[in-house]
Amino acid sequence: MTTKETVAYDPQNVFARILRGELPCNKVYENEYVLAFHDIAPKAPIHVLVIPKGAYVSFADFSKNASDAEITGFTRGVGQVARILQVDGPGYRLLSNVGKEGGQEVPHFHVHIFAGRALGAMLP
Ligand code: IU
Repeated sequence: MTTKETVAYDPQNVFARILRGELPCNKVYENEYVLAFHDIAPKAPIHVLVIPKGAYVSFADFSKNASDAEITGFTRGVGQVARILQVDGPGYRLLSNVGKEGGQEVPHFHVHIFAGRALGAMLP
């Protein structure tokens, strides 16, 4: 028996609208694979979101359905944003909330970059 795990992508979600230019964002970086922008409600002195340009609901969807080029492009894009933010030296935290119990609010895959202060062992 196979189980259908796919969650439908909502093209009206706020990050899809930002990608289409329908809503503004405070952009940090953009290339063919990623868009990075400052979180509207920052939880740290530096709080940036990195999103893929493709329509993926979550890390679960992205890791399963994105092409190798998209996965590589996204991963390198996150690293590039960290370098632009100059947080490589002092350090930073990457976080991706997945689904309801993971606390995901916006259903377009994104990685949070937190930095700018000692973040401590904030787990979970
Ligand atoms: P989450 O991982 O889906 O829970 O995080 C969504 C983040 O998107 C959260 O930190 C919000 O502050 C942020 N955000 C935003 O930057 N701009 C928006 O218009 C909306 C949410 I809605």
